[in-house]
Amino acid sequence: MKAFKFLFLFFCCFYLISLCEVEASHKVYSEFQSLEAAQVKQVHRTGFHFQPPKHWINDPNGPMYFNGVYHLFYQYNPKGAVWGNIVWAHSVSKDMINWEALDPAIYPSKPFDINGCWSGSATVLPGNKPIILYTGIDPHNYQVQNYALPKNISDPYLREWVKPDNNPIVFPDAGVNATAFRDPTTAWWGKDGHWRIIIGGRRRNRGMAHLYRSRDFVNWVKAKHPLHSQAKTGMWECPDFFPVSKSSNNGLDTSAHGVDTKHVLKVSLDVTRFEYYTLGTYYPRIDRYVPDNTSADGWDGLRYDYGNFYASKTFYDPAKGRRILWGWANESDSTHDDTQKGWSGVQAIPRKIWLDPNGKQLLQWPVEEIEALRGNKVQVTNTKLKKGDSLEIKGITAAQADVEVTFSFPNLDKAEKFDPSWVKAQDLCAQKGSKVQGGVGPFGLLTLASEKLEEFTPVFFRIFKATDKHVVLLCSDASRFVFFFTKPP
Ligand code: DQQ
Repeated sequence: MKAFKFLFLFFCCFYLISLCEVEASHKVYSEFQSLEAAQVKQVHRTGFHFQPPKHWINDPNGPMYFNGVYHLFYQYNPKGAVWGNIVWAHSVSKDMINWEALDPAIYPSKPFDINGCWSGSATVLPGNKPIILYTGIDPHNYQVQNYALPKNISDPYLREWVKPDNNPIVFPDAGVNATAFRDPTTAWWGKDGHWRIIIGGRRRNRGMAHLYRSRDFVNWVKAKHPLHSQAKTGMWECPDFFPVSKSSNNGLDTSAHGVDTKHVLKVSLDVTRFEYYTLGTYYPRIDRYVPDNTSADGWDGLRYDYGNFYASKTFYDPAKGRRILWGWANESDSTHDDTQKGWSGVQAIPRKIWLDPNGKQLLQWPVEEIEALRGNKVQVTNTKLKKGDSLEIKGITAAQADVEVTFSFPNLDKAEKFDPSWVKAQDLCAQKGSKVQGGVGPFGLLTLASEKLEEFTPVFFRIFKATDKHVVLLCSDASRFVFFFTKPP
């Protein structure tokens, strides 16, 4: 990829092929475990996204805001560009855009985490005291839950973390699959004086959010029933449970609950490597969560993101009164390519997340801080495009552009009828790919386009007419090879 063109595309000619890999869990490549990156080629690295200088990363862990500083911990292999040797790497920032990398905060050193320090969350306890809960892999490869505390609370960056000797504080009991019991959430507090957490799990093929309660954050008792579970969804990794406001786009503290709140339960499905969420009602007295009947609860559920996005986690940012979503962009590069390039994985741009006024889905937008990265502004206005036309935007590198674009049409009379049985946007994108001419569309952008258009990633739209409104379908095509591209503009 030497020179990049950035093209506005009115009609594009190729098949939509999804290359999203489906795998059951992190694969272990023993031969690549300790292969130090010889060199990291900068040209293939991202400009805006969070990534360490080299090596493998996966899930965001324990994001929090504490005393004016945003903390991001994440799963990291300090020895190579494939999954393994997992520690909690740690970075800090004042704006979630410019990060300073610190030494790993939590790494295997005790029997209760000697085989790995896996995902978890942070909670800021009353009195402004942060505490981390994470999954440790013990000598039997059982998954246990541990806590860690800042060594020096007056260190503005909370560089060092202590793992007290009374760990682990939650064990898989007899009824729990000890190798499917991980990723504790941020805790929420109930008026009965108990903290609550959920831990992801599976009973046979039923995905499960195990519920635990504690008065002191150290002694945890398992509830008789899970907070929620769903048949045929397999292992629930990285659950996230939080309230959203029904009446505003402000975020809420994880313990908030009242007549103006709904709740969100998000789970990451190990079987599909996709996530889904439901909106619903949390009943604190019985400690149960019931999804709304407008929220599909299973593989067909709502997703934050239809690309490579997994193991996400939100946190409440008290500085700006918003809830922020972090997620790992689990790339589709091969292991060979990852070891060659010396790194793998990025964290997606953090997004503010809130409830759609229709109450049936969440809305999201990149954090406003991202706008500080805007430099060279290139503006093109009032350009008319006919079917088949495209327009190259000169003066930017499309590898790193923040685009605001408005498409307008004289009328939408030709919009095709929207069929209400179309519920899965991703299926419709595959069915009505960028090659299929519609009434209004496809139209959109060719991003990351190489000079001769051997490579590009289209982001395209089409408009349908429903009974009382128009519906816009947004698709992208992450396939890296161009098939049936017949007519370069
Ligand atoms: N990754 C972690 C697990 C989690 C999985 C291990 C999700 O704790 O379930 O690196 O990607």
